Amino acid sequence: MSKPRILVARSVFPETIARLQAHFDVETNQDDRGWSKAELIDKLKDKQGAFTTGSERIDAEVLAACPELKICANMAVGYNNFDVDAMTAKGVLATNAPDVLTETTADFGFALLMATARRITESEHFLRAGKWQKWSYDMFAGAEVHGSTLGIIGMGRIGQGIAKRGAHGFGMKVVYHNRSRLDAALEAECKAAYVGKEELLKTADHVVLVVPYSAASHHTIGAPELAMMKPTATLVNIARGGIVDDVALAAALRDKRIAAAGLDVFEGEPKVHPDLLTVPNVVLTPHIASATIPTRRAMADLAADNLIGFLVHGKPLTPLNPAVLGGK
Ligand code: 8YV
Repeated sequence: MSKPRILVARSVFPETIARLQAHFDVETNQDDRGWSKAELIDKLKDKQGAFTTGSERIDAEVLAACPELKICANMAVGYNNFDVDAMTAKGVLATNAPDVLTETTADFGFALLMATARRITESEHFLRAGKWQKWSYDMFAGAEVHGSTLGIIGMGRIGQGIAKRGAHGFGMKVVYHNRSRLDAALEAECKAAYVGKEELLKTADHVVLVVPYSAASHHTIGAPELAMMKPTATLVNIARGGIVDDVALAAALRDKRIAAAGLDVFEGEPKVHPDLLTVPNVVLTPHIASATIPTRRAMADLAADNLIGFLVHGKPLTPLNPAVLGGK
């Protein structure tokens, strides 16, 4: 019996490829060449499975051109690169990679908060440029982290991880806003209080965004929201590009309407809005919140397990549209 054919759309661990090759005929992209949509379709049109990252858009056009496709397994917890409704309509299973990156990503969110509040990269650039001639009492004075108010928008697993770090490690007062309120036990564990979005923006010293991207969360933070924040506040986005209006943020940073921002994700990444590259009070990182080798390995393993679980055993681990199970 011939093996199912799958496409691994980006370069991944050779061990992951080897595992997949035990079950599937695998076409890889180990050169990690960026594919156009037409190239993606060309490579996917005769495949039953796809191993994707957040960079490959699986929409109605791709699905229509790939009639044999049964599953797309994302090596990411976020899945806004999938049109899940279109996939469900076509009977194509979507899976993501939750849980395995929660603590690593929460670590990074906190690192970005610290770097932003305490002006780590800005002061390093100053030092590297040979500008450090003398000590002065207010040189790169930043915002207090311990004991301050942390506002978290999006209180899923990663948001909760950041809340715990802030409350238990840094004695921060934690407020959060989410589509639905956490149950009392979880709130107590995170030492977090539920507030409205406006109250959060007005009272937090540090605002961290961990909300999934959708049409409803597009520009959760734009000019009106930035205007509500304290002029001393910092904003951290580890969620997705498009949650923040980058143009409005660059203007707010330039005009010092907020103190600083830390961004790991951008609208239209890997392109970064040029205005963000010129303002000094922003820490910029290239979408690396989950980037440790053990975590990236666990994410790759989970995506591979979903492909093997579904195409070989009929049981995926983390389906996003379980309604299609049994249909194919
Ligand atoms: C991924 C992420 O590395 O999991 C997510 O949703 O944003 C990152 O951890 C990235 O999306 C590549 O798949």
